[in-house]
Amino acid sequence: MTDHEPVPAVRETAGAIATMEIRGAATIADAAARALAAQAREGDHDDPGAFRASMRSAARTLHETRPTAVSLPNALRYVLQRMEGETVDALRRNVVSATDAFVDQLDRAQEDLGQVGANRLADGDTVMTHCHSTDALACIEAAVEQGKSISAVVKETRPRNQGHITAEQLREAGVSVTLIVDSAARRYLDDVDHVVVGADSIAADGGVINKIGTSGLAVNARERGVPIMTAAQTIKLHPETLTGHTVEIEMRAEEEVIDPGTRAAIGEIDVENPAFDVTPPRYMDAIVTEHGQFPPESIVTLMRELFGEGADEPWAEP
Ligand code: RI2
Repeated sequence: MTDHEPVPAVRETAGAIATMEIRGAATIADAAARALAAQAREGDHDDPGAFRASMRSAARTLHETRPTAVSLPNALRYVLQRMEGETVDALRRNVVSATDAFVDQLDRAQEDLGQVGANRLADGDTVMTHCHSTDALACIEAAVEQGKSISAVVKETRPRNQGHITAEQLREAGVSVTLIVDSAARRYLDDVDHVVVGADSIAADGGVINKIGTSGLAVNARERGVPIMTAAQTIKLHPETLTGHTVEIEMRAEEEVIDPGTRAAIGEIDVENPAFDVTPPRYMDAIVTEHGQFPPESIVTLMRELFGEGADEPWAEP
């Protein structure tokens, strides 16, 4: 291993995030923070400069995996900003305890936002879901724990069918589940009381970046008069959008959309596979966070409170 080469645990985590074996914005943040702790514990450095450089290099390896979920850089930022100390031992201790604190906060934030989201749901409600979001599930599960009877219409969410994970987890939580194809969503909106989705990033203008198809669902929900909320703990707030940056939308492999044989049989075509889209704030009723619920247009106030005017990149080479 060269001086700055990440330890195997970091490379494995980065690989698993890139292939979506580890997926979902909160889960990615959790795994990335734990990988930094592994780098601190298992990296072999005897001077503080080399330790810091190896941590930055590990963070860059993790950062390069997927571009859209801001929870990933926010996790790296949280841990690296607390990398303080004059000796390797002190640095190591501080990184490990920052990771522990971060992971604890993630769990608590999800629990707290779950309560807020659950308060929006009433006994007997039917919700519609899109993709698989642990933050969105936390709201529905908390409602069930409050003693409310909840049913769900679950969109399968092409191309990776992550709605299947949602269907299974909701069923296990005691929710009665109806699975539908994405194109059936508008037809079923008349039967639902709320749409509940997650987020990979929230922009300063209140735009919600989430799994492809969310924006169309939101427009249809508005047209049918069904309220739609996004459940997003504050690590989903994208600090760079405070200074005018936009959120990069990940483009994934065409094989997720169509198998090569079928594609060849069709003939010369292009295939595109954007993983996410942006729902404009005017189509979203509420952003539910661990600090309470916000109209999308006012989320910028919370962002400034938490991040100041922007974000640094502590993983960059000095
Ligand atoms: P939690 C997922 O992205 C979905 O878009 C989901 O809504 C979002 O992350 C948030 O998930 P992907 O990683 O953090 O499946 O709420 O592409 O679990």
